Amino acid sequence: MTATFNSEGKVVIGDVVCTICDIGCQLKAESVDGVVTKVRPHDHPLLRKNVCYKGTAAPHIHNHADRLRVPLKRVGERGEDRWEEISYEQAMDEIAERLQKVIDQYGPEAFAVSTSGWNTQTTHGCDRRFMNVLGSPNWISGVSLCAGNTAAVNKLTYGWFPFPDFGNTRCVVLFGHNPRKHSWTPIYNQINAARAGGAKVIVIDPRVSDQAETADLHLRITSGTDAVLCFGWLNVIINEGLYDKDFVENWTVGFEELKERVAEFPLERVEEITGIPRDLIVESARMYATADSAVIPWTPITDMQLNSTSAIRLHSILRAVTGNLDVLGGEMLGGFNPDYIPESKLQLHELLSDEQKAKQLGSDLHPAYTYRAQEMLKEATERVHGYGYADIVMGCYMANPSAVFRAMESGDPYPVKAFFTLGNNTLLSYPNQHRILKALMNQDLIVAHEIFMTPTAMLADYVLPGDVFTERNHIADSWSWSTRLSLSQKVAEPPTEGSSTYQFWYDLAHRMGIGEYFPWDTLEEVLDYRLSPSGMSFDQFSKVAHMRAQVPEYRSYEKAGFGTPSGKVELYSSILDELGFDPLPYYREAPQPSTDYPYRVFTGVREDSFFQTGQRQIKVLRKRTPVPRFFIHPEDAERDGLSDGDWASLETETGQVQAMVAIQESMKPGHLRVPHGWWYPEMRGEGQELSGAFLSSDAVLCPDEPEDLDHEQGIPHFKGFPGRLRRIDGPPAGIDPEMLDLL
Ligand SMILES: Nc1nc2c(c(=O)[nH]1)N[C@H]1C(S)=C(S)[C@@H](COP(=O)(O)OP(=O)(O)OC[C@H]3O[C@@H](n4cnc5c(=O)[nH]c(N)nc54)[C@H](O)[C@@H]3O)O[C@H]1N2
Ligand SMILES: Nc1nc2c(c(=O)[nH]1)N[C@H]1C(S)=C(S)[C@@H](COP(=O)(O)OP(=O)(O)OC[C@H]3O[C@@H](n4cnc5c(=O)[nH]c(N)nc54)[C@H](O)[C@@H]3O)O[C@H]1N2
Ligand code: SF4
Ligand SMILES: [Mo]
Repeated sequence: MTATFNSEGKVVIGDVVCTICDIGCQLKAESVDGVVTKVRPHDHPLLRKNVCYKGTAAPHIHNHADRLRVPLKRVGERGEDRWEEISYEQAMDEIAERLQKVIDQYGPEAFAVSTSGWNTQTTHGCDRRFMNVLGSPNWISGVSLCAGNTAAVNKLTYGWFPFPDFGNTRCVVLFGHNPRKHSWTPIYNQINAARAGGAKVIVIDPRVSDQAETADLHLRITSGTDAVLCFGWLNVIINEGLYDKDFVENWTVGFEELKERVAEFPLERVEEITGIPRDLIVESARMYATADSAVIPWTPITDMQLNSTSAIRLHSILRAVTGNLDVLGGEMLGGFNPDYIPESKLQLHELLSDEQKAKQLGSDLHPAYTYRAQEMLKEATERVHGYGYADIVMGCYMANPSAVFRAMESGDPYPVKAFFTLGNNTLLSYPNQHRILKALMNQDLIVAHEIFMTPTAMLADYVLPGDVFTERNHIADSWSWSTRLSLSQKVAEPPTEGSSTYQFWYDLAHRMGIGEYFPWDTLEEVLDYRLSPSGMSFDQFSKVAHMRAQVPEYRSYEKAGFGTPSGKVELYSSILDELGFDPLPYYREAPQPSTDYPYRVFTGVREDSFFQTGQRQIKVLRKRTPVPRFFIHPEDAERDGLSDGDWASLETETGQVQAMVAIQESMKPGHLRVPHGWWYPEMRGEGQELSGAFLSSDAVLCPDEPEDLDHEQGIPHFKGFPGRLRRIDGPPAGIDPEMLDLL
C-alpha cells in the first residue's frame, strides 16, 4: 500500500478485492484523506482487464448520500419504514437481550440467519461459528441457488467441487452461463483467452446469448431440460466408446447402472424434450468428448431448476467419464489451501450436537446440501482432505430456505422467531416472496446488516450499517473453491457507528456469554490467525504478495482416492441411495405451458448495471438500465399484440409482476426472460409499500411447496415455468421520472 500527499491531502493507494459481485476482481483503490475517490483496474498484467463499470462505480456506491451510517431502531409498525437513530452499543445490547429471550422461550433452533457472505466478505465463517456454539442449524443463503448447492451436489459424486483449468483447456461448454465484459469479467476474459488459444466453445442456451454469438456450436435448448441433453450426450459418448475406459474402470462405480439409465434416453426422446436437432446433439457430444481436454464450468442454470440435482450430477458424471478430472486443461480438485485456515474449520461444525443437526429445517424432505447428507461424507473428506467438514462456496451444511420460511410463517415443525439477514435482500432473493413476507411479519426479532435501506431491511427491528470493501482489510480465498488468496487493503474509513460482519458476531458473542469462542479482537487478528500455517502475518503478506495460489497437483486422487464413501467417483451415488433417493440421475417433467399460460418463463437477466437486487439507487448505473424489461421473440409479441416499449403484466399461478416489453430476435420463440431483483429505492415515504418490492420482482412468480421443488435439494423451478403476458397502460406509479425520460 502506498501513501503520498498531494495538494489536496493524504492519498492512499491499495490493492482491493471488489465485492460488488461474487467473482471478486482484484483492483486498485485510491482515497484522499480517508474517503475513497477512485477504483480502477489493477496494474498487474494478469489482472489489468478485470474490471467492469460496477467496479469503477464503487466510489459512487461507497460515498452515496443514502448509505446507512447510523444504527436504526424501528418505531412504527413492522415494514412501515419509521425509525429512530440509536448508538451501535445500544443496538447491540438490545439485540443480544432480545435474541436471548427468543432462545430461552423457543430453543436455539428458533434463530435463523440468511447471508451470502461474499459481499460482506469479512464474516470469516463466524456466522456459522456463532450459530453452532449457540445450537442453531438454521443458516440459509443465496448460495442455495448459486454455486453453493452445486458444490454440495458435486461432493456426492467425487468429494470436492472442481474449478476449471481455463488456461490450458481445449474445449469450454457453457450450459447457459453467459459471462460478459460487465458480468463476471474475469471468467469472460478467461473464456476469451481459451478461445484465442484454440479452445472450442459450445453454448447451450435457448437464446442467442453473447457467448452463443461467438460459439463454435450453439444448441438452442428448451428452458429447463438441461439434464435430458446430458443424457443425450452420454448416449453418444457411451455408444460410440468415446469415454475414458481406464478411468471408468479404475476410478468409478456404477457405470453399468448408468449405462442402463442412459439407454432410457434415445436421441429421438432427447430431441423431442430439448428441442435440439439430433445431429447437433451428436456433433456437440463428439466435440466435447474427443477434445484433448474440456471443461464444463459451473453454471447457475442447473442450480435453479426442477431437475437440479440430476443435472448437476450429470455434469459431474460427464467430467469423470471423459477423463477430465484433475488433468491439465480439465477440472481441478484443488482441496483446502494449506496456507490459510479455511472457513470450514472456523465454523466449528463439530460443536453443533447431533440432536440440533437433526432439527435442520428441510433436511427431512430435501437433505442433499444439509448436514444429513453432507455428514455422510465426513470420514471420506477427512481421509482425502485432512478435515471432515468441507464447506465449499459456503453451500454444504445449509438449511432449506423454503422450509425455513414455512417454519417462520406457521411454526411448523417448530417456531422460528428471530431472523438475522446480513448482506442479503432476503425478501427478493428466494422463491415465493409472498410467503417470505408472511414469514418476516411473524418474527419477534429481525436484524438487518446492510449498506442501504432495502425492502428486507425495512421489515427489521434493527438495521445496522455495514462497512464496504474499501474500508476493511481482508484476504479473499474463494471459499475453498480454488486455492487463490487475494489481498484487500483498507484505504478509507468505515462509518464510526458501523461494523464489519465479523465485528458484529464478535460483539454479539461477547454480550451473550460465548466470547471465549471469539478470541480475535480485530479483523487483522483473525487474518493473522488464518494465515498462521503460512508462517506469515497479515502485515507480512501485504508486503510480499497481492495474490497467491497453490501449484496445481494433477491426479491428486491417486494418493488417497476420491472423497466419497467408496473412494471412487460415484456415478451411482451410495449416499442418495442410502437416503432413499434414486441413486442415478433421472428426469422429472416440470409443469408445461398451456393455452392459459403460453410462455416458458425463465428468470435471471443479470443486468450489466447491477449485482442481483442491488445498486438501483446508484444513478450512474441505473441510467444504463432505468427500468426492468421482459424479453420476448417477435412472433410472441405479435400474437399477444405487444410492441417494443409497451408495459406489460406477467402472470403465473403464483403471482404477477410488471415491466417494459423488449422484443428481440435473439429470444427463442415461446420463451420469456424476466429479470431478477427489481425494486425501486425511489419509492419511499407516505403510501409506499416496501419500495415497490412486489411490483417487478421475479421472486413473486415461483411456487415452493415441496412438490414444486427438486426432490433431493428442494430447489425451485426458475427455468421454464408457465406464464402469460398482458399489456398494461404504463409503468408503475412512483418510478423516478428521470428514469422514464431516458427510455
Ligand atoms: N452484471 C452482472 N453480472 C453478474 C451478476 C449480476 O447480477 N450482474 N450476477 C453474477 C451471478 S451471482 C451469477 S449466478 C451469474 C449469472 O449469470 P449467467 O450465468 O450468465 O446466468 P443468467 O444471466 O441467469 O442466464 C444465462 C443464460 O442462460 C440462458 N438460459 C435460461 N434458461 C436456460 C436453461 O434452462 N438452460 C440453459 N442451458 N440456458 C438457459 C439464458 O438465455 C441466458 O442467456 O452472473 C454473475 N454476473
Ligand atoms: N428469486 C430469485 N432469487 C435468487 C436469484 C434469482 O435469480 N431469483 N438468484 C440467486 C443468485 S444467482 C444469487 S448469487 C443470490 C444472491 O444473493 P445475495 O448475494 O444475498 O444478493 P442480494 O439478495 O442482492 O443482497 C445483497 C445485499 O447486500 C448488500 N451489501 C452489499 N455490500 C455489502 C457489504 O459490504 N456489507 C453489507 N452488510 N451489505 C452489503 C446490498 O446492499 C444488497 O442489499 O440470490 C439468489 N436468489
Ligand atoms: S466483475 Fe465488476 S462488480 Fe464483479 S467483482 Fe469484478 S469489478 Fe466488481
Ligand atoms: Mo449467483
